Amino acid sequence: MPWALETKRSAFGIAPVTPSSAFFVRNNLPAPNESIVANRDDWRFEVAGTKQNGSMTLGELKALPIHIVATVLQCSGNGRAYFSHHPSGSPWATGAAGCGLWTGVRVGDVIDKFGGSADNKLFLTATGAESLPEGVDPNSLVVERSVPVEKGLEDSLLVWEMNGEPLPLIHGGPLRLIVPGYFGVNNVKWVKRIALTVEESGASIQRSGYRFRDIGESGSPAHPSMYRMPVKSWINGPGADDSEPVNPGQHTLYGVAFSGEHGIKKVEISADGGKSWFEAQLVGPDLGPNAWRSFVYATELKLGTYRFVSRATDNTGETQPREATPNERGYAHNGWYDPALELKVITKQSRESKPELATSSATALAAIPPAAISLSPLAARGKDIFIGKAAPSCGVCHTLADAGSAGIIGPNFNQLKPSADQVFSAVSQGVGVMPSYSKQLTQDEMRALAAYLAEATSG
Ligand SMILES: Nc1nc2c(c(=O)[nH]1)N[C@H]1C(S)=C(S)[C@@H](COP(=O)(O)O)O[C@H]1N2
Ligand SMILES: [Mo]
Repeated sequence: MPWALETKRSAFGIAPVTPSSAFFVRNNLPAPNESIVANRDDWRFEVAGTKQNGSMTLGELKALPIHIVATVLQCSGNGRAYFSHHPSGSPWATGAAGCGLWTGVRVGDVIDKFGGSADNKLFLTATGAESLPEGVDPNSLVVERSVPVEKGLEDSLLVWEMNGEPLPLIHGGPLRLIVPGYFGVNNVKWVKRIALTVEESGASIQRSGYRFRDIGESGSPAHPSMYRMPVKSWINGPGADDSEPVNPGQHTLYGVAFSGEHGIKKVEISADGGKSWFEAQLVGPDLGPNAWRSFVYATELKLGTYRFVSRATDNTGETQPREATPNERGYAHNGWYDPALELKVITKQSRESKPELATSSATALAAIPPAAISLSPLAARGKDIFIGKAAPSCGVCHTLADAGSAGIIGPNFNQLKPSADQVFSAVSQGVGVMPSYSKQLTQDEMRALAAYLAEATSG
């Protein structure tokens, strides 16, 4: 699987900028090679949909007027873990978000340099530079996103610096798009092309992915795309992840609140599930309508168990709902009830008599090495098909340790541990972006493949 690294609650500081070292990472595909940041200023990207199409380098880009914007990047699925219908995707809680300072130039200024927009362009479309495996429809994988052209030209930036440092490779260096106030996916990393387009990108990450829809519905252009981030907040400490002792006495709760394009007016805190609310204090510099705002609330804590929640209201008067709206992929969670800070206030003595609590750090999804296995004759035939006969071969997309494959597009079989029935139905009918293999494999071959996957992952 490509990377999905979540920031621990206790790793968020109080100041409104998230350090790059603690910033979450979300890659839909394997990141491009380190070599693309060797000579950053030589990075060349294409510009299309203008009166004079062409290309320019990052070095040339730096001669245009420079702007710095503070914005929250938040994955659409941040908070997915709180939905009770278990949507598919990374089960993020609060850590798929961070607030950064981004240095770059306005996309609008770049477009002007190429003579301005050609006629009737409705979208700004940006393309990521990841290389795609052969034999798979590029539109099913490419990270290419479109945003409405006004948003793209007015306040979107092409950036090369994050928090005062050259943009790290994992965050899209040497060059990424920042669409302030919009969900993470619109902020295309490793930009190799920007284009003004009449239509939205045909990539599935645009057409069907990242669409807000009812549970059970598949995504389509008829559903709203994940654009502006609604008002949201949560408390980060003290004591999150059991990171610090919480003794009885005076404490200051702290957290973050934001609302795409709107900025924050107030944050309230409740310790009784929302029956009574107390206003928190906004602290630190206001970095603008797309940044998050830190808040603090001083309180006296006695021995006991607490469940603190926060509720933000933005400058347009929009307030967080108690519950988020359930939707198929678990996007846009902004309910105030779920992401509570749960605190046990205990004395030093009682703490020492307790077993250590495990804390989960950033979740890196990696292949699990298999136990040595011996295969039945049917499964052994299936292994040959897995490696050789199917086209594209299964290992292009899937990770399976027994077959020595490290594909990253499809499910990792070492983790999924599919049953023979599941494999048979997926291979014969197709599933998601995977086509049906029933035209190239016989029923018997598909049964062998199914037996192989079940045996190779059952250990
Ligand atoms: N080229 C490219 N851009 C991308 C992605 C990607 O996989 N490839 N992931 C998107 C998603 S889903 C998110 S949430 C953000 C994550 O940005 P970060 O990894 O810098 O935190 O980048 C977006 N831009
Ligand atoms: Mo995301």
